[in-house]
Amino acid sequence: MSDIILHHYDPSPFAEKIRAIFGFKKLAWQSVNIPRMMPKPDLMPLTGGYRKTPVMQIGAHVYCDTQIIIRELEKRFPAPTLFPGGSAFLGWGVSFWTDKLLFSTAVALVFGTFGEQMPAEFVKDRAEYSGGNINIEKMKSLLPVSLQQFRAMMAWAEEGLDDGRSFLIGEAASLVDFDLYFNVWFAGRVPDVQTALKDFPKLSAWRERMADFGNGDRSELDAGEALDIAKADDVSAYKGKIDAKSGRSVGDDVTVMPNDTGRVPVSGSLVTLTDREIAIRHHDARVGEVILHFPRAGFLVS
Ligand SMILES: N[C@@H](CCC(=O)N[C@@H](CS)C(=O)NCC(=O)O)C(=O)O
Repeated sequence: MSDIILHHYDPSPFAEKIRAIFGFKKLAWQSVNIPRMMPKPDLMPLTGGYRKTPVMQIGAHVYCDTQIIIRELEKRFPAPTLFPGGSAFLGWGVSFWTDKLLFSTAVALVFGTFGEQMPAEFVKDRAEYSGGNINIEKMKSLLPVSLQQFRAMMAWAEEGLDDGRSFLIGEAASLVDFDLYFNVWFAGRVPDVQTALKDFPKLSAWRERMADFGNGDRSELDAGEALDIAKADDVSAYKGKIDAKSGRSVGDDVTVMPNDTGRVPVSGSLVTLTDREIAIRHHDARVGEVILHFPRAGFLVS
């Protein structure tokens, strides 16, 4: 049985980024299905309040945000690498475009197209989550603009694939491909996007190649069992790393939260603070002690 547990829901695009990487790395994993919106009573004991999707759990180690999930997967399962030809800078950097600007264009397309059919409580949840930035009427009226912007960015990818290469930076898939893929996967549910993609044959063939990686070897796990697994793992001896220049020390009481959406502060005592990672030790009555890992870029410590 694999130690990797992914807390996610099937339609989640950021979860698809990770599921596709599981497929690429041919990993077995256990799936815990979580609600699409708050409350998430079986997730909160593990994350201390972090509410985004997906979250990866390995024992009592909990990885919040795809950036730190990917870093951990690459560390544990280096082959095949997500960074062929030393492309780490490109992969991480491109993800800040795909996960923010491109993703918000995809959200505008999906919500502008299907928003009126979405349950009111879901739209309300997402409005709170994004700091009030969900206006279905506006997204509907701006659909032609959003589609045009999405097309313009897809044209970059088509241009990048023009020389017949299989993946965006060469013959091997890299993080850059997974960065782009989950957005095409997400926006691809919009009929106007499906039509638009017909104008991008190289991108469409690339999309098929990406889909062929699959999602790895998935098995289902009950949420309560995942909490029991965390509880059974003793992380009391876990040691992290604090950069001397950070001015912080092991054991400092801190809160950590994303700097964009879902800005819920999570509290704990500091374990790791480097340019790549923040980790805190958090205590919860249901699971005991857990180590929460976050990426440094995009997160605030106070
Ligand atoms: N920066 C985060 C973004 C994750 C994200 O925005 N996920 C969406 C779902 S795909 C989300 O959390 N929505 C609210 C929710 O699921 O409660 C990451 O890379 O993991």
